[in-house]
Amino acid sequence: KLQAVLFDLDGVITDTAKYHFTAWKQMAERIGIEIDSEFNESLKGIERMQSLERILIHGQQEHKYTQEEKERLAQQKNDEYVALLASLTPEDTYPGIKELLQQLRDNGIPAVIASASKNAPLILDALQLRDYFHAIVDPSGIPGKPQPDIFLKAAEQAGADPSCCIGVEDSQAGIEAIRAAGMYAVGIGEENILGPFGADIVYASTRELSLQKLLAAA
Ligand code: B16
Ligand code: MG
Repeated sequence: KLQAVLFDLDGVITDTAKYHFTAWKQMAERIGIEIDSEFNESLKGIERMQSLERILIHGQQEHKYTQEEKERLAQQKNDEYVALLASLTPEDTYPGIKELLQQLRDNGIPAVIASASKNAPLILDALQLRDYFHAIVDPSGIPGKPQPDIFLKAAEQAGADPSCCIGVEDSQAGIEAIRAAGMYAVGIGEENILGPFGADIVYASTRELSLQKLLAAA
């Protein structure tokens, strides 16, 4: 029986994944590193400093910067990212998401945000969706995706048994995290990108999500 639905944020609730990519790309270019959309798949769902480490390794610059310099680079990326978020309005919510959240609410099934992002509360406020969520997991101090912790914490906050939860994700690391938590994994994106990481089902668009389908899966 379905007890809770645990949502990733960037790339599932709204298209902020593209803003992360733009902001990382700009920062990387300034230090002479090129990142393409295929490499970007390995950044999705990954915490900020970890993402920076991956970019530096990708550009063979992992030994070039001090911790302080790395923090400054990550800060620059976040400043650019937050500037891009300024234009976010409720219209930027992905299709079908608000309807699904309303259906969950009407049926008393808690929705929880299981995002790696420290900007999650800001984004949910801009989309005016905060009230639809029972909780937003605080990702600080817990192991990031692909570890299961963020999803296990989300289940706990909903008072749900992990095996009765469904996780919804657009990232490879996130799909792995959901599976590691022992939950049913719904991917949003492409089967060839998320299938190999263990997605139980992949939808091309959030438009295809419905409570009926989630109930049938759980
Ligand atoms: P921030 P999600 C993740 O969010 C993003 O996919 C990832 O690209 C980002 O680096 C990470 O959050 C941290 O975000 O820098 O805003 O704290 O997909 O788990 O909702
Ligand atoms: Mg995501």
